[in-house]
Amino acid sequence: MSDSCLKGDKRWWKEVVIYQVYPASFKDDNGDGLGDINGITAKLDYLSELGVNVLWLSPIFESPQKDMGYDISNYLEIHPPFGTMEDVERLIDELKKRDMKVIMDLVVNHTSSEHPWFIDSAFSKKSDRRDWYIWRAPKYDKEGNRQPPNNWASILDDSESAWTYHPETDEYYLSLFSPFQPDLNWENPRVRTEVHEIARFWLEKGASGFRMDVINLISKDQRFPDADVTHPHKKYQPGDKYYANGARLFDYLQEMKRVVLSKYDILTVGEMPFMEDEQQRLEMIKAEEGCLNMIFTFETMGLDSVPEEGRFSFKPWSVAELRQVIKKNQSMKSQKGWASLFCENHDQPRSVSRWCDDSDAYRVAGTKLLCMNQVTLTGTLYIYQGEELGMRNIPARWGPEEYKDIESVSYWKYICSRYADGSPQRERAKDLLRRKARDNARTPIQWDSTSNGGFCPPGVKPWMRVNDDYRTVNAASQTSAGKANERSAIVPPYRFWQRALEVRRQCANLFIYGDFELIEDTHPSVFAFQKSCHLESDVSITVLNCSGKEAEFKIPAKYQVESWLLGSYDVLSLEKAKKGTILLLPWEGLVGLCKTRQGA
Ligand code: TEU
Repeated sequence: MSDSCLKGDKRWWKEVVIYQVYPASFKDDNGDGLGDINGITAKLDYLSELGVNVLWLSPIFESPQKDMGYDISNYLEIHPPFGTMEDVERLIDELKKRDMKVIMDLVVNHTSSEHPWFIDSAFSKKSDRRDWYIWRAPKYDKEGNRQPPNNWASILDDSESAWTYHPETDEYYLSLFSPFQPDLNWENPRVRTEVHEIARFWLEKGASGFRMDVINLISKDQRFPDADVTHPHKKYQPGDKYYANGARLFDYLQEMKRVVLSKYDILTVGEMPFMEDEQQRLEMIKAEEGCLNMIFTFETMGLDSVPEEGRFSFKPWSVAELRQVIKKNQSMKSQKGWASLFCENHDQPRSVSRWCDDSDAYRVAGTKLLCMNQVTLTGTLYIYQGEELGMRNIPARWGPEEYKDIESVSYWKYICSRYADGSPQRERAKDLLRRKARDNARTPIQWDSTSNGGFCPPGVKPWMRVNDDYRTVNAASQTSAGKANERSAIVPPYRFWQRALEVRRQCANLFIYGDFELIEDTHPSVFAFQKSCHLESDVSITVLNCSGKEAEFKIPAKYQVESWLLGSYDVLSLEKAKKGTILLLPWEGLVGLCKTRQGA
């Protein structure tokens, strides 16, 4: 019998529910059309009632906002339109009163090109901070044209180089994301010491940990070799083989752990795209000897993309693939690792639009289905703002001019430079923006049905357009629906999430810590799994019909369902059977507690 949900494994950072706040779009308190710190403080009761214990704040630091704060020009000051340091201190105090914590976004693979370090570095080849960033001489091709030092493509605009030419000193600097985000040179110990100081500053201020932005990119292959040509139709190629998961990553993170992180009882989660190898993942997070508590990986997010075509691509996904990806993620715990669970963040489209059906008929059922998946899996749970309301993607009728993200803007510019208005390529690109743009998750939160969805005062223009559906999809209408119980027929998403988080807490041994096992041989559109724990006599089953068509689920004979805890529709009035075959409605999910029959 597995002993992996023993008491000794318990940690606060495994049990908390983390809510990601994207400050620009959460709540505008001072009426300038942009979300702010005081707006967050004003909504703490809403979050604590939902069942959230920790906030993850996307960057709130001084920044030119070329990439929405993921380009920082001062790590120790607050971006003035978001508020002041006093506002942050007050937020931390108010969180404490509610027994809540906050984690900060540590964006230290790169800074803003307006950071004084970079300004100094760029000033002259001889500047004291020259080697705080990554500078290389140009290359010249056969025709004598100046070219970047290698063929790596920029991550946020794959039609451009990852290197930016700096005419004043006739060198290129590495800027993996955009020219406004020069990569720091972690080989330089002075850079690392500065990063340690930044971390210490925020921990002393009262932060309870960090989400570390693209932290697996900090150790680059110092030969800076050309990447293999995997995108033959493109000038520049994905270079992640050489800039992600590098040779010194483990050492750099261990050093940070030794010098700063280990001195505090904190939560650390590293964002690690391009890390697929299970052993490498475990090396990062293994209890005691690892570097961080957990990491974000992106396999689920890749299920509906064509790898060779990059982010703006689409392919239908299958439940069969989903099963395998989730199984892999869940296996980490048995190997002394720990999973993080998310299906939305500020870089991803809205989940109900992406994985289910966001039409009026099925939006609520789909939102609940995704919630049931998340809350019954083992790991630390992350909710992205608006996910609890079942917010949707940007409406199809909005034009590309409504998309504000640097990545979407560059993509659309590239498309327009190549294809004529009205061409099929442009229409396809519009469709891909609708499906995949990061903007989808960045529209302002819809608090109520007043104009601007209550995000900012009526008459004020929000920094980004509010989704047209705010009159029907908003927090006020969902919270006023009364506290959920499993008997009410129409439970709105917020109330459903609230109840689901309660269920997760109550059955923590199963849901937070339990052992995951796929239920095999189901209908092709049904994803079903069992959770068990040797400390519990019951097991749970989660059954999800990931399709808009009815599907049958035959309850395996070994289970004797005692009660259905959660369901997309009204579980009790439907009197879902407790044995035999049940008919699942479109996008219906169910979570049940069962006895297992010996020998069955
Ligand atoms: O994202 C890093 C990252 O690799 C992706 O999630 C990326 O946004 C996506 O692949 C682009 O299609 C982090 C931040 O979450 C993101 O907002 C920043 O733009 C990026 O780092 C740079 O800091």
